[in-house]
Amino acid sequence: MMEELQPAFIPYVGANFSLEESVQRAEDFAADLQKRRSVRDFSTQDVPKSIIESLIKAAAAAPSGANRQPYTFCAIASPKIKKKIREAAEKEEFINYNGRMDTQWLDDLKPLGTDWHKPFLETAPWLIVAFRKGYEIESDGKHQNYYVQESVGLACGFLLAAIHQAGLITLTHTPSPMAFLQKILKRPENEKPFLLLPVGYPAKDAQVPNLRKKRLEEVSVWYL
Ligand code: IYR
Repeated sequence: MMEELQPAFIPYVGANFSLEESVQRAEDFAADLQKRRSVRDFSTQDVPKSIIESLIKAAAAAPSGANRQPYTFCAIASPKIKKKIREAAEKEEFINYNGRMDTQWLDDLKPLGTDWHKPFLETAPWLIVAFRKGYEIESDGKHQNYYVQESVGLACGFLLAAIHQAGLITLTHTPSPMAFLQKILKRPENEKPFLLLPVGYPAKDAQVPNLRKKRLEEVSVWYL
């Protein structure tokens, strides 16, 4: 069959909200995102695969360098693989909390109440591991990617927002070093682990640290 010719440019169809609607939606969205928290106490309640698929679709809608989408999201529900990941992560975190992190770092973490135990890596029904692809392996050799950290970071930001707005919880877990993820998940050499997100529902008695976010004035400067 002849391949249909795709136009190089197509019309952009915007949302066309009224000014009032835009004001309200911007405010509502900020208020909703302000409710997002990194939660470490997960319920074992299952999350259907179709939801995880939608979350990853949302992540992959983010902009990326030359639109090359330099990432792979691994979605893990297998208890066996989750157990392997927990064991490997806790091994590294034990070393982190017992000498690899300096005292200032440990002090900065105190309000979060974290330690080397990572039960959520088994309790959460899903783990999503984002891998960054420094380059693509193609039939005729390597093909470079651009702004890889930024691109994967943006996609993960979309993913966090999608998880929150679906009524689910996550936390941005970065066991360090995390090369074990590449091995356990059998990823190719051009993929390096970027971020690990357990996804699920909060436990009934879930608690979060009483943190505050900076005020608008503390995070912005205006040039009018
Ligand atoms: N990776 C460790 C330590 C840790 C580091 C930072 I920076 C945090 O914001 C939270 C934890 C851990 O996961 O416990």
